[in-house]
Amino acid sequence: MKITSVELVRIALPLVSPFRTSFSTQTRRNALLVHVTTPESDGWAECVAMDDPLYSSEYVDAAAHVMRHHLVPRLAAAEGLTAARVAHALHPVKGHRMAKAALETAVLDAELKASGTPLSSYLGATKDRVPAGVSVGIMDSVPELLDAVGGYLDQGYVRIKLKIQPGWDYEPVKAVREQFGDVLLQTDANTAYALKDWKLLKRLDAFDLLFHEQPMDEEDVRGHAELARLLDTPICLDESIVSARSAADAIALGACSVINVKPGRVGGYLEARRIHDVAVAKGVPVWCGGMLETGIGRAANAALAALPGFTLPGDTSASDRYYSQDVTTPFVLEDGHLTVPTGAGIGVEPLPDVLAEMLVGREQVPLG
Ligand code: OSB
Ligand code: MG
Repeated sequence: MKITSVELVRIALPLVSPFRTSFSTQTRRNALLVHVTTPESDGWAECVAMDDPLYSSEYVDAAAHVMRHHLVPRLAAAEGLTAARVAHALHPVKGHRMAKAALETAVLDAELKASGTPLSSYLGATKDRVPAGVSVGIMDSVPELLDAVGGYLDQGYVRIKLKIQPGWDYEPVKAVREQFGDVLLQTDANTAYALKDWKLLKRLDAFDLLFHEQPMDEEDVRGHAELARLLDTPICLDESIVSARSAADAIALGACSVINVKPGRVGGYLEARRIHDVAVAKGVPVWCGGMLETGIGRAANAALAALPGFTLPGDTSASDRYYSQDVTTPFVLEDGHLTVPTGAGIGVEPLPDVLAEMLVGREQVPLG
């Protein structure tokens, strides 16, 4: 396959409500879409890097920069490029997995469109719809949180994830558990705790949670293994898992018994599938995380979440949980599930009118 153009498309989408985590408050998603063209077809992908390097070291301007100056020239120079060879072509560049993932996914979308294959079939999906959870941000008060959670449960979401941090953990979790009975409930701390805080998390053992996601620093894998021994509640890792190798290591160390798979964080859908395979081999359940994606990223995530080892509901919420107007045909919640796209490739494309309305800038990347 020959790449004839790579375009970076920046769009801005207001969030329907602010999304507060232990590291930031987002009111808008400044998304970066990648559009590649080949003589046979074209492909789209979303780079999930955020505005600031607060979730991980990547951020959207850096992702655009590394694509422009380091990654795209390597792709353009690669002989006999296929989606399966993108990672190898980009391997000399260290890190920047979100940027690499976006390029690989755009090439994969183009390739699968040319052969008429849906991404879900290509990855080995076994389901045509996936259960949807929702990630609920930190709020100013417990009543405000209960309102938000109640609204999501009324819509049919099958699992609630509460963002926590020291000072916003025991009270909100207790209140949600008491108000909403035996709903599937889990937390995500985005590294806000340290091992010395373990007693704060120990108090949450009372609430029969599915797991705590990434309580501590991403590099503190051994600390998570110690924490896992101190708590009854299982540990799930997000930020710490950047590859199939790091997944295998974390599992072997006893640092996690559940894994959140985000394709952007691990360098793409092919590596995400390898993590799925490692986890299945070790009996570790996986689920598909989210990065407030637009419909472009969400479509591909829904395909991944349909693999057999994805046995827990994902942060694969409907479009209207995030945006009043998505850039694709919206994903809707039906009986607590999202339908996996059936079209070739990722199965969706930006709606031209909406794209034009949300556009912040488009840039053709020189090919070398
Ligand atoms: O840690 O899972 C996370 C959003 C942005 C960055 C990190 C995370 C999140 C979420 C939201 O929790 C998941 C979603 O609904 O997309
Ligand atoms: Mg997380």
